[in-house]
Amino acid sequence: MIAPSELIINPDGSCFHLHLKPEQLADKIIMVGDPDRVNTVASYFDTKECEVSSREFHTITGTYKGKRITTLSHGIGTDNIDIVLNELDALANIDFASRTIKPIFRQLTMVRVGTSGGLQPFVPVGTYVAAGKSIGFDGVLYFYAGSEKVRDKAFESELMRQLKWKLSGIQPYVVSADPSLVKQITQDDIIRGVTIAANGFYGPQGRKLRLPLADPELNRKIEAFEFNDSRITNFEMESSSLAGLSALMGHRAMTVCCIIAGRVAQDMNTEYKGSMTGLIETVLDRI
Ligand code: R1P
Repeated sequence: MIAPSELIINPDGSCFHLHLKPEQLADKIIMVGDPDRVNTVASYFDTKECEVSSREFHTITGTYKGKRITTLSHGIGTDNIDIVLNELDALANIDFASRTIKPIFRQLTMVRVGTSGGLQPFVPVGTYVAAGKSIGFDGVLYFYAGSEKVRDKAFESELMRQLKWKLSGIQPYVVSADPSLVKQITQDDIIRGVTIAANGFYGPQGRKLRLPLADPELNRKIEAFEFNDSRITNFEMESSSLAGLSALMGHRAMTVCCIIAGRVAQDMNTEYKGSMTGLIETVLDRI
């Protein structure tokens, strides 16, 4: 039995942060950072079954062309993904009445649709990029046993070498998204890239405002990095823990982003809603 302090269930029978009840969760999940983007995804639904809001977690479950889909916001950061993934997995695979793990595993399919900064000339503003691989600057995955089984050690060593890594206490890890899901969503018109999930928006992505950076050359080295014919394509803030935790749990997950800032060309599209809508439509059709 999982103790009440470990799996916190609200008096109404919902999980602690998401405030969702097990019956409100679909097998197909579209995840977004911004709570308001949930309304955009759900605006395509043919039917709406439920809507729940709690903190930055906004969820709507409904149907799209006969498919039952849950769309939910996870807020910003890999630490939020730890909360969201564990609560979604608990909703699917733990019996809330007996607080025991269900005997039959229920697999979830999760696609995060996000915004991102491009790091290569071949991913300009407006491009869609899937994170085939994610480089985690965060440490979430290290807290779980077996993380080494889902990490790409060869890629990690090459990364440390080429980036001449000098930030003590941070050990980037490399994980893959679910390959069959990446194929299903990207088909032949979305780039499969290598995405860095940064553990912050400013310094960790090489943005200098008032504070100087510990390694001002890091972004230049990231842009120049090349391994097995792949380059690092973009920065966002959640794909690593999403891919890593899902792989450990046995779920299918991936991230696909709309590039809204060109970090090399130093351009920015603050009017990105149109291209985000296009990506949402594609994911709804392909999930
Ligand atoms: C930062 O502005 C946020 O935008 C990106 C980053 O991953 C981070 O969450 O994605 P979303 O637009 O999905 O939130």
